[in-house]
Amino acid sequence: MSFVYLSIGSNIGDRIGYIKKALVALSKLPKTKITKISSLYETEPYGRKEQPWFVNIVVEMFTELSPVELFKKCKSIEAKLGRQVRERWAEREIDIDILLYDDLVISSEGFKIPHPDMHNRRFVLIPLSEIAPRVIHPLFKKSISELLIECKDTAKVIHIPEKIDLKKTIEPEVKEIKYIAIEGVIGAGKTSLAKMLGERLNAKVVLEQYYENPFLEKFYQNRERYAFQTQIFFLLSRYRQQLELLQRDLFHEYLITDYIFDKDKIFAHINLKGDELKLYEMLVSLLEKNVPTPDLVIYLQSSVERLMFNIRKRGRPYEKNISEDYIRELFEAYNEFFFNQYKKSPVLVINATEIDFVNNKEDFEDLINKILSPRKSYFEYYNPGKR
Ligand code: PH2
Ligand code: MG
Ligand code: MG
Repeated sequence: MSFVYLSIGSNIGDRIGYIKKALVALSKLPKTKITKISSLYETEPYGRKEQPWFVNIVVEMFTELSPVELFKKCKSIEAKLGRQVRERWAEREIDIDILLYDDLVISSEGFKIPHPDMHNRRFVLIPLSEIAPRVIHPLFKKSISELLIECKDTAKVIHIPEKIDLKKTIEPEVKEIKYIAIEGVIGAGKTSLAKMLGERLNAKVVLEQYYENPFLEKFYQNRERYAFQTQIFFLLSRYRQQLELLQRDLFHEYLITDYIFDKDKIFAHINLKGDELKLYEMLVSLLEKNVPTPDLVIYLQSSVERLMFNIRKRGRPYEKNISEDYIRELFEAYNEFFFNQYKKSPVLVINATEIDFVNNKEDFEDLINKILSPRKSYFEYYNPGKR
C-alpha cells in the first residue's frame, strides 16, 4: 500500500462539477481509497496567464496500484470526463496529476514523480499543506509547509468557503456505520461492551481515560468543592482524545468508543451552576464544533440498583465513595438527555438491566444483529415494554 497525493484542476465549464466527477471516479478505482480531500480553491492561472481561473484541490489516497497504473487510470478518467485534446498549457475541463507517490523518485521521459513543478506552484502547495503539511518532498528533503514558505509564485489562490462538502460526493448513498459510541451511566458496562464489540467487528477501540483525572477521587468525597476542576479536566482531556479520533484508521472499518463527547454536558449540568456553568458552556460551544459525530450511539440503560451492584462488584478504588443518590441523579439526567435532547446521531437504547451480554452468548448475538441491521431500526427500542 502506498500513499499518493494528486492535484486536480479545472478551468472550463462546470469546474466544481468536473472536480466532483473526478473524485467519484477516483474513489471507484480498484485497490484504492481516498483518505483526505483538501478544500476547494479558486486559483489564478499559473504559467500561461490568458485563460480562465481554475478551481483546484489536492487529494490523498491509499493505493495498491503502481505509479504507472495509477497514471494511466488518471488519464483515462480525464478522457472519460470529456477532456478535449488541446496544446500544452491550454485550458482544460479536468486535469489530474500525480504529485507524490510515497517517497518514490521516478524520472523517465514524460513521466516524473514527484511532479517536477509542484514546489513552484501555490495552487498545489496551499491545498497540499492543508492536508499534508509535514509530508517530506523526497528530492528537496523539505516539508510541504517549508516549500510553501519558500515558494516564489505570486499567482492568487483563494480558499472557497466550505459550503460544498466534497466528502459527501464520494460517500455511498446509504452510509454504512463506521463510528459507534457506547454510553450509559457509570457501571452500565460501556467499556466491556466496547471491547467485546470491538473484537467481534475488528474495530479500532478507543476507551475513555478515566483514571487519569487527578480530581476525581476528591470529587466523589466533596462534589461541590471539586466539581469545576473535575469537569474542566474531563472536558479538555475528552476533547483532546476526540481530535485524535479524527485520524481515521484505514485498517479498521469500525471505530468504537465507550463514551460520547456530549456526556460531559450531562455531568456539567448536574455538578455546576451559575457562573461556573456559563463559563463551562462557553468553552464547550467553542470545542464541540471540531468533534466527530458518531454514526450510532448505543445507550446502555440500567436500573439504579443494577448500576450500584456493578460499581461495587468491580471495586475501582476511586469509585468507592460514589453515592446511590448521585447514580440516581445521573440515571435521570441520562434518560432526559437521550430521550429528549440528543439529536445528533441515532440512538439505540438497550435495556441492560435484564440482559447479560458479557456472560450470555445469545444476548450478545442479539445485540450485534441489532447494531448491524438497517438504520431505521436504531430508533426502535431493543427491548420494548421494559423501559
Ligand atoms: N494547471 C496547469 C497550469 N496552470 N494554474 C492553476 N491555477 N491551476 C492549475 O491547475 C494549473 C495552472 C497545468 O496543468
Ligand atoms: Mg497539470
Ligand atoms: Mg496533467
